[in-house]
Amino acid sequence: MKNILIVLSFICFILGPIDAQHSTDREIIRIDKNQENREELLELNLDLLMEKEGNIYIVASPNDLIALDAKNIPYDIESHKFYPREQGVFTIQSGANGDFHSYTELERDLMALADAYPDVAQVIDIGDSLEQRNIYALRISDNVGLQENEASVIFLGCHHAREWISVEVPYLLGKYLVENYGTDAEVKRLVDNCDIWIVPLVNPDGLEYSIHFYRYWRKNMRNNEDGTYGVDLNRNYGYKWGWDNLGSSPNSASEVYRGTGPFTEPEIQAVRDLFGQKNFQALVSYHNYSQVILYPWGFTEEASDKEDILFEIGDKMSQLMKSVNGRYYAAERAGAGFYLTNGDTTDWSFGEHGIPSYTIELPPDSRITGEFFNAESDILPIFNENLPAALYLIDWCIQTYPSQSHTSQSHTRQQQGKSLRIRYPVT
Ligand code: 0X9
Ligand code: ZN
Repeated sequence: MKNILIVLSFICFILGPIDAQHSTDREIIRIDKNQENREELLELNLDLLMEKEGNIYIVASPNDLIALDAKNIPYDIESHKFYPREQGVFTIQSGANGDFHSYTELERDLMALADAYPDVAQVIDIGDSLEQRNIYALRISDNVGLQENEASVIFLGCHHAREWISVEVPYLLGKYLVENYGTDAEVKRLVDNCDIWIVPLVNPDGLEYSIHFYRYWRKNMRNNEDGTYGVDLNRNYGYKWGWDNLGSSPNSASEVYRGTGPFTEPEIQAVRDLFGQKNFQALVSYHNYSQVILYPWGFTEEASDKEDILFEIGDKMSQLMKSVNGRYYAAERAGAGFYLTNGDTTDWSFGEHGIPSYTIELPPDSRITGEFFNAESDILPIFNENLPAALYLIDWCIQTYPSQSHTSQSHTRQQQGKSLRIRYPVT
């Protein structure tokens, strides 16, 4: 009996985060997006999945439904539409996450790329997650081990655990660049003239939890010591952190919980510290879903004084993306749409470091998938349409790389920063 109790309490301990926060009682609901219900919805602190064609989609708990009913806000339950057609989420090909990368699969594939193309690719461990997983950067450049006087750009993926496609697009970008370096003159020009950093998985602990326990998990795995788990990594950056309670939440149970202070989360410290060593000229952070290109500000509806150039670059990326599969990603100012965010990546990289910064919300698109989650067969089409935009941004960095005086500042910062830990490829 005692043994059974020990086993049961162990299971409860393991399942703690699941029982504490969610189970199968969540529904995906659709709400008509209009200006009248905007304030009320923001106050309810709902778990927003995406905005699409005048609707917003939410992962709603029973309490959320009660709150919506109390405010007389109409909604439709659409859970049945949001699972892959034939297979369940957990039975797609080749394991729990199919062709999408798990943490160990990504680690293996990044190492293999660096192993196969050691002249242009290096895997660098930029820091550890809360659960001691490595946060990897794939660094791509000619003379990749050297600090050269050249432009630099960063692509990030998967701040939010459930956004699996946001790992694949930056990973495939890195793969494309190194595999085509030897044969494609344009790729060679970009790689020769730019120091390209790709961090496909900012939130490895959350991703693993999403794969193995709860597909909708969004935050990291911080134990908030009050029965709740997780900080929203896209609310933990230091620029205007906690500016208001609309763009993030002080409530630890919220899906947009900002943490107890700016940069409390090690995953975000890793990104911050990398910026302490590099002078990036531009940033993209991949998310999903919504199929849109967002630029600062997110914390306010107001435009920044760089609105024109931010829109110009975003719109150019939008046109390039549309030319591939015909899908339109509108370029918009983040805070001018339906909702505000504070402490997000792009407000920080733009506000603190002054560089053009984009959140690219990847699809789904009902014309391809017919449901909410992307199918494995959507990975390549989504990557393909994002590729020319990423190449354009790398070229933009090269074209606008500043003069020598900026470079010497870069070298000073490089020497002051803590050393990066280089993981040599496995042989
Ligand atoms: O809310 C976020 O952190 C992002 N969207 S997501 O659905 N992937 O979670 C980015 C939001 C961008 N900023 C604003 N809309 N203000
Ligand atoms: Zn996201």
